[in-house]
Amino acid sequence: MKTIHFNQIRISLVGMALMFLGCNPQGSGGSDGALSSSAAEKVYIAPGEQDEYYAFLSGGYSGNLTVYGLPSGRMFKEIPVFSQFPTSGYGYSEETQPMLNTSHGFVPWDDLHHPDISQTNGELDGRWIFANGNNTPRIARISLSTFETEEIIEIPNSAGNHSSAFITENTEYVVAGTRFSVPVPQRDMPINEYKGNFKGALTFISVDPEEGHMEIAFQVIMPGFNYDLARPGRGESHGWFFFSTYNTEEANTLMEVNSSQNDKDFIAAINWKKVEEYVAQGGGESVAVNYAHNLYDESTHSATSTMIKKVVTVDPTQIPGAVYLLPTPKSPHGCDVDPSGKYIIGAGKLSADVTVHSFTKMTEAITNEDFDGEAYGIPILNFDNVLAGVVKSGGLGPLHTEFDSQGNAYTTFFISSEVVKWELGSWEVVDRKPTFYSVGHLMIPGGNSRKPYGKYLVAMNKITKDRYLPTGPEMEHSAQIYDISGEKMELLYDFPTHGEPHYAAGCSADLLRDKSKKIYRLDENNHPFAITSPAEARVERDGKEVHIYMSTIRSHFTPDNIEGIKVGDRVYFHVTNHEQDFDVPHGIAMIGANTSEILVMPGQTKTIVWEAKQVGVWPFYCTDFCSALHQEMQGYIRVSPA
Ligand code: CUK
Ligand code: CUA
Repeated sequence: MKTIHFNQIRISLVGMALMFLGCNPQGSGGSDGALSSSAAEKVYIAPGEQDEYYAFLSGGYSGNLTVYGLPSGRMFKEIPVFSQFPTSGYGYSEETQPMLNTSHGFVPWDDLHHPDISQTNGELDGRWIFANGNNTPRIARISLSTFETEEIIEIPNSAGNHSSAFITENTEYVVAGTRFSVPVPQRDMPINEYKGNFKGALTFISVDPEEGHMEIAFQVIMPGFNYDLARPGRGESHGWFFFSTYNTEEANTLMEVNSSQNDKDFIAAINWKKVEEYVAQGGGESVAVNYAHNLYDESTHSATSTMIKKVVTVDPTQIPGAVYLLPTPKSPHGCDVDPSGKYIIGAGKLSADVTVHSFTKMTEAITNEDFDGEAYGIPILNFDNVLAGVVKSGGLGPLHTEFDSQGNAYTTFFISSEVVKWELGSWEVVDRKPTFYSVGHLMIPGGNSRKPYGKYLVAMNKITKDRYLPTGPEMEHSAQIYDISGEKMELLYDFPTHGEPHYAAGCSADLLRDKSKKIYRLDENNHPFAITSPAEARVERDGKEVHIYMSTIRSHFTPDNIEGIKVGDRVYFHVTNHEQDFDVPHGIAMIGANTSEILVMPGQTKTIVWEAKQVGVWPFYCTDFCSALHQEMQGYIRVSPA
C-alpha cells in the first residue's frame, strides 16, 4: 500500500475523490504499539460497576440506534427506530406498525445517520434524542425515559434527508436538510433540466417544549445544491443555522467529477429567527403535500399515523437578512460550530485544510453589505472577510469536528486516517493520532453543545479489516475510544459497533440514570385491549375476528387453552403483562406466526395477529426466560374446521 506523501496533496480532485474508495494509509496490521496497562485500567469497568457516559451510536443502514457505555464500550441496547425489530416486535405489533407508515406506504427500514440530544440553554437536558432517516426522509424522536421511539415525522419536498437531525439551543427546532435537490413540488420533468429548476428544502420542525411533539413549521426552499450537514448557532450565534453544501455546480450526472469543479462551495447561513417572524406574520406559501406524522402514546401503548396535506414553504430571497452563503473550499462535508458559537468550521473533504469562519466577521460583513455577488438572489459573502483562520492540518480529507471544554477542536481525516487535535484561535495543530481505519464521524460526549464533557473521544471508523477476529467478508464497523483529558490523545480501546455508525451523541450517565423508567404502571395502562388482572382474561368473537384478552404473570398465560377457533379466523393476541417488577418481561410466540414474537414489558399491552390456517392443536410459549418455571409458560389453541 502506498503511503500518502505531503507533496501529493495537489493531486487532481478526481484523483483525490477516487482515493475515498477505501484508503488504508497505515497498511494492515496496524497497532498503536504504545498501549499501556493504564489504558486497560481506564476502560475497565469492574463487574457491578457502571459506566460514566452513555453513547448513542447511529446504526446507519440498520435503521436503529445503539446504546453503549463509555469508557467500557459495552453495548446495552439497540433501540428500534426506522426498522422492524423482531427482538421486541417493534414494527410488527399492531401497536407499533403505524410508526413506520409513510406517504410511500409501510416502509420498515431506513438509514439512520445523526442522533442529537435535546438541549436547554445550549446544554444537554436528556429528555429526548432525535435522529434522521436518510432514505425515506423522516425524523424520529426517542424518549430518554423509556428509550423507545415516540414519534416519526416524514419530510416532504426532500430526498436523502442528510443534514439532519440537529437541534437548536432550546430544542425550539429540529432541522432536516435535504441532500438531493429535487423538483419541488415533485413532477415529471427531464433530469438534464436540473440546473436552476431543482430545489433544496431545508425543513425546520418545531418541538413542543412539554410533550416534545414535532410539527413542520416551515421549509426554506433553497437553490438546487446538495446539502450535507448542519449545525445550530449557539451562544452569540443562537438564532442561526449553518448548512454545508456541495455540488453548487448543480450537476446531475457523473457527480464524482462534475460536482467537484468549483474551488469553493458554500456554507449556507440561515437566520431562522427572521424566517420564524416572517412566517408568524403570514409570510410564505401554504403548499399541498402529503406526509405521515406518526405518534406513539405511552398511555395507550399504541401509535397512530396521520397524513398531513399542507406545508409552509418560504422563498429566502423574499426575507431580507435571512440567508447568506459563506464560500468554503473543496466540497465541505462536515459543518460544525464550536461551544462558544463564535466559529463555524467547514471541512472541505477534498482538502488538507480546515476552514474556520468567524460569526462576528460574518455579521459585520452583512452589516457592511460586503458581498461577492449572489447565487439565485442569495448574497455571497467575501471569503477573506469572514475567515477566522485556516488549520494547516497536515492531514488529508477532513470530515467532522468536535470540541472539548478547553478550547480545543478535534477533526477526523478520512483519507489520512487520523484524528487531529488543534487549538481554537491559534489554529495550531496540538496533536494527532492514527485511527484504524479511515475515520468518519467522531463524538465527544456533549460535544455538540455549549458544555462538552471532554474526557473521551469516540472515533467511528469506516473500515475494520484486521482489528478483530475475522468473521468472513463482512465485519462490523470499529469504534475507538481515546482519552483526551491530557495534552496528548491516548488510544484506549477498540469496540465493534452495529450497522454503520455515522454520528453519535453522548451524555453523562448522571443525566439519564434516574430518568430512565423502570416499569409501565398498570394503573396507567389505557390500551383499548388491556385487562387489569388475569380475572378479566377472556376470548371474544366478532365475526371472523377473535380477540384474546390475555394476561401474563409468572409463569402463566391466562387463558392457556383456547378452543372454538375456526380455520380462516384472524386471531388477535392482546397480551397484558401484569408484572410490576423491574425487568420481568414475558414474550409470546405462536407457531406459524409470520409477524415475529412480541416482548411485553411489565404493565404494557401488545398485540400480534395470527391467522388460523390449519386444523389442529397448536402451541404457543413465552419467549423470555422469566422464572424457574419459564419452560412451563405455554398454551394451546385448538383450530377446528370452518
Ligand atoms: S455522514 Cu457518515 S461520516 Cu451521514 Cu454524517 Cu460524515
Ligand atoms: Cu414468561 Cu418466560
